[in-house]
Amino acid sequence: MGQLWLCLLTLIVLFSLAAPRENVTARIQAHPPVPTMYHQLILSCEVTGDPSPKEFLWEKDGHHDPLQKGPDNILLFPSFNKSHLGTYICRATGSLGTTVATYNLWIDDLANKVFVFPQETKDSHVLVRAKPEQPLQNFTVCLWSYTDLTRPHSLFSYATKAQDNEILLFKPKPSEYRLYVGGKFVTFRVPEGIMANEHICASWESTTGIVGFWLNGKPWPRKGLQRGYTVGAEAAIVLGQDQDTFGGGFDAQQSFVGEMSSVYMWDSGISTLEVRAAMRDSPKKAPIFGWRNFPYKTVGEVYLKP
Ligand SMILES: *[C@@H]1O[C@H](CO)[C@@H](O)[C@H](O)[C@H]1NC(C)=O
Ligand SMILES: *[C@@H]1O[C@H](CO)[C@@H](O)[C@H](O)[C@H]1NC(C)=O
Ligand SMILES: *[C@@H]1O[C@H](CO)[C@@H](O)[C@H](O)[C@H]1NC(C)=O
Ligand SMILES: [Ca+2]
Repeated sequence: MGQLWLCLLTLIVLFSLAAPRENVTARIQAHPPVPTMYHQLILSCEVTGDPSPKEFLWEKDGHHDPLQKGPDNILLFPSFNKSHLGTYICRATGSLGTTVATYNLWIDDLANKVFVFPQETKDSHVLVRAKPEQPLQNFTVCLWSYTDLTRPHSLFSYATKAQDNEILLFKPKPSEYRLYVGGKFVTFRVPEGIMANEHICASWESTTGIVGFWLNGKPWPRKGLQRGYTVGAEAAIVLGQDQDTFGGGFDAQQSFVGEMSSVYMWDSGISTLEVRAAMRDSPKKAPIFGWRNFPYKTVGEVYLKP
């Protein structure tokens, strides 16, 4: 009898060791992705890897008391208004422990506005105050830029402490764009046309390393780099300067001079249809940050203008 119990116990231990321990992750999604003033907005806390999270604790950054606590993974705003802007935190607790997700609810509605970088400096930039919640297996970055620079310049610089060129959209010369991922880059040759507002999107996926590039809504032949790499989530994200250290190490000779707008970043790939929607500032899916939900801080001489 004792031997049977021992046998059973051993089996149970072995089974629990062999059982896959999936990682529990949580993220907050907004429905609709871009809120409309005085309309309904729902934030939902989506948990993966835990079959049945039991309790959701909703908090708002800077507020002492929790907003809501219970089995409901939804935070409802019947009539969304400006007083609701801020950073929301969801703590989901289940049998596998507690997982935390945050969300920046912001609406600047910058549509029809642009950042103007009026002159070459070694410090003026826009700091994006949002970042992914988790390391990235996939990403897409899109933006409009308008410049008469012919020297190298940085458009979008995403640095981690370990790698300053973790993600970098760089234009070394008028006929070339470069996308860096984890310090390595691919080049896309583009026509050196008359000076014009240019819309670019670049995407990358880890499983294949494939990089997509779109210029003015047109897909370029795909290339690849850094298959299997993971992009760090602890990032400093800067527009208009190239970071050579985390949050700094700028070089005036690589600064952006001109106008930039409609900056979006997603933690997923993108289709050509979605690229074209982003060009018109009406993205189809929720970005990590986007032009209507764009927490930012300007540093030095950068102006937001209609
Ligand atoms: C879970 O996380 C650990 C460490 O963070 C990692 O090594 C492992 O590969 C992850 N497992 C899955 C299934 O994602
Ligand atoms: C915003 O909504 C809250 C209710 O959630 C309400 O108390 C407040 O008065 C509203 N503010 C404005 C400016 O409409
Ligand atoms: C990344 O993209 C690939 C290919 O589209 C997909 O299979 C995978 O699930 C995505 N990973 C994440 C974490 O979204
Ligand atoms: Ca750099």
